[in-house]
Amino acid sequence: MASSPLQLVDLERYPLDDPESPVYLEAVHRGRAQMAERGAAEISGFCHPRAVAELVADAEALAARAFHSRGEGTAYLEFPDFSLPEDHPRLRFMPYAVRAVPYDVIPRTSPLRQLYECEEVTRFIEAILDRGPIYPYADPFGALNLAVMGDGDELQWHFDQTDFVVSLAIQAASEGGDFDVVPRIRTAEDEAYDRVGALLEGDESEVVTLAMTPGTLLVFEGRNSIHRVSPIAGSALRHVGLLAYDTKPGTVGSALLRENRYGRTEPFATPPLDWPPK
Ligand SMILES: O=C(O)CCC(=O)C(=O)O
Ligand SMILES: [Fe+2]
Repeated sequence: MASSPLQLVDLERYPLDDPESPVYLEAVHRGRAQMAERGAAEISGFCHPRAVAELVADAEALAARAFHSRGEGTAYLEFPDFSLPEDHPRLRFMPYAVRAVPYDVIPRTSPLRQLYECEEVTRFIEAILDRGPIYPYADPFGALNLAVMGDGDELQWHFDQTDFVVSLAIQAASEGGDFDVVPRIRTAEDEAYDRVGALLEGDESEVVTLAMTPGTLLVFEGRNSIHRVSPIAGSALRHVGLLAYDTKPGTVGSALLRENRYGRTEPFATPPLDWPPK
């Protein structure tokens, strides 16, 4: 294993150890320009191929710790108002099936965890977002997730309830598992129900597919950009690290969210060495 998590990063392209260097500043500038243009910055080749191999081995070992949740949800991820007209986008339920390994069961030796806890990585993401200080999310489950998706899994069209999500692509599925987005379809002032409704009825004319090439770090504004993970088929698991940050320190998620997504509400004090835990 790498002795410093920075050894997982391609430091020639992204010199996180030298934040004053022209190469670093140029990478930040490119990321900011992409955020401004379409609400997503693709930091390709953030982890070099040897690091990706390490992350894959780690993810394959961690996959057994995932909690599988499935059901039907709306794009708005909340309990709907059933007094709305029945064809309203807020009442449109879609199936999902996802598996998530929460932060509290990811060992401290995991390279994914080490990257998440690396100060230089946080500072780089903060510089790209350019909206003041960010903090690792304080939720013991949601701070870092390994999303593991396999045959039959999918994540329905939705808006995130947080401002931004940072994902690290680790392994692609055999088939499907694309990250589809309609960038900035809504704003805080305009829900754009006509366009959202058309999309949910199958009009994909505005959809952009972002390549989830292993090693790519994606900084994404999900609150106003509707997105989904397309249905997966085949034997290869899709592995993505989801790194959560907040603009306020100390924020945590609700017990209901924990129960639905992780099947537990009480975190482990330290990540279990064995699985199932002894
Ligand atoms: O797995 C992904 O690529 C994205 C997941 C996502 O959109 C979410 O967890 O809100
Ligand atoms: Fe999302």
